[in-house]
Amino acid sequence: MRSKSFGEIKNISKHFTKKESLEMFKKMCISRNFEFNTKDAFDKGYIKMPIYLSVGEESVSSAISIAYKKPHIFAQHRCHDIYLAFGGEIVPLIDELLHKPSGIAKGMGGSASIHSPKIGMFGHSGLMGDQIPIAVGYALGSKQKVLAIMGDASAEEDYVISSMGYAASKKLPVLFVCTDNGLSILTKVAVRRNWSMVNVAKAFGMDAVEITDDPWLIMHHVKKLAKNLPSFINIHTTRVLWHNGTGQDSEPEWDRFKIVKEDLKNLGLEKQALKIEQETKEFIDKLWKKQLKK
Ligand SMILES: Cc1ncc(C[n+]2csc(CCOP(=O)(O)OP(=O)(O)O)c2C)c(N)n1
Ligand SMILES: [Mg+2]
Repeated sequence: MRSKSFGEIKNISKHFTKKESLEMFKKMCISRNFEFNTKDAFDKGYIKMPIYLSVGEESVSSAISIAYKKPHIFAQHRCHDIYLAFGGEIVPLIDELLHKPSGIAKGMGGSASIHSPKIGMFGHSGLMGDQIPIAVGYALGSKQKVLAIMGDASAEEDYVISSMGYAASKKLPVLFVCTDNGLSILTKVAVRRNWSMVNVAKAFGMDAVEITDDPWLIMHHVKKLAKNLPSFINIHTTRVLWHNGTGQDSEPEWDRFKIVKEDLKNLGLEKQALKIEQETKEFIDKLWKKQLKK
């Protein structure tokens, strides 16, 4: 069921402008390089808290942020990429992870609770899935556009499913996203359940799709789903590093970053993409170096 081509639409990348494709790729590069620097700082002992890295999953938030602009964001513990994709400032996030008072939550929220009123992102409490009923309540009270992101394991919490049902009944403006890396820490989704979230969402009457983490495919579907909220998208992706921390046990099921670079080459954007990749790395490395020295 899980695969790098699940739900693929041939040549979908050609339906997007050069600007959109490169902007999306730049976000992927920012997130990926940020996470590699976080890993490095953790391995060298600068970071003393548990960290939840998004390496391998960066296409999901990068694509959504292009297709679903300026929502109020309710994410969970694995969320550095989401903060960065939606325009969160880089230095305050570095400082947060380095326990500094200049961090976005004064260095006390940490990796799992990235909170930023500036971009409308609400920090997570640590209780799996509780961001979903809170997101639904926020949409009910404010009637404003909400992005509610869960992992494939958090999706299994009863309060997640019941609040999605409520959102469907009340036609609330929420895009529900399941970042489905197939894992709850180490337990694979196939071991945990025999049902799919997309069928749950459809049973509530929502528009719902299940796809792989091809960013163009995500942008295509999210643009459509955003027109009829609430709606749901389940995206198969791969977690490269440990649930918490920086180790790696095995190769990921697929390497989306590499595939995206190939796709950009096929679009005639190889040179621009390489330049973005190199410049982003230099830029993020420099910022980390500077903050680590302070
Ligand atoms: C209610 C609850 N149960 C268990 C935990 C311990 N826990 C933290 S994260 C996690 C797995 C989360 O998996 P998923 O939602 O798929 O997100 P991922 O880590 O894969 O990104 C577990 C079991 C918790 N924080 N809250
Ligand atoms: Mg998971």
